[in-house]
Amino acid sequence: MVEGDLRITGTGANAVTLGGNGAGLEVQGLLDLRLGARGDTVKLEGVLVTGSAGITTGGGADAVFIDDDTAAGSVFHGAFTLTTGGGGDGFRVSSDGSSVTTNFDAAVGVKLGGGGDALALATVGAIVFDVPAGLPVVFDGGGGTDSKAVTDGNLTGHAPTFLHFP
Ligand SMILES: [Ca+2]
Ligand SMILES: [Ca+2]
Repeated sequence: MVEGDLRITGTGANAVTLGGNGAGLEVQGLLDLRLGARGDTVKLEGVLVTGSAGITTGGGADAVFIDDDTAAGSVFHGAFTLTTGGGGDGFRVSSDGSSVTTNFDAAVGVKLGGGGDALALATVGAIVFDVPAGLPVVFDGGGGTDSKAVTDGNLTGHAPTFLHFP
């Protein structure tokens, strides 16, 4: 458990895993993760964040996974934002090895930026957008030729908005 905010800043080609190994990680505050211009990998496995969660991966071909190898799904009580910048990036939520449920309880803003990015939502597990009606849930592919794989039947709650995907 982290009693307070968790801030991580990287510059090289970083591989960051929070939680995992069946244990998960609780952050009692905000999560602020900022990476640099090279290709980074970020994995959030069974995390519970009570504050807002913000991830910026910078340039390069970055890969961000939520709940691909965990016994329990992540819970984001605060707003969730991801900005991956240029490069062909990947963002996968409950779409790999673990059939768990990821919960988003506040606004969700994902910007994949330039380059051909790949988005996958709930192709294996499930996602609950327990988001108040007035708040946005937006996945923006940005420039480039982006792709998405979304299993609608595994999504519940506030319907997401997809921008700049074919
Ligand atoms: Ca990067
Ligand atoms: Ca893009």
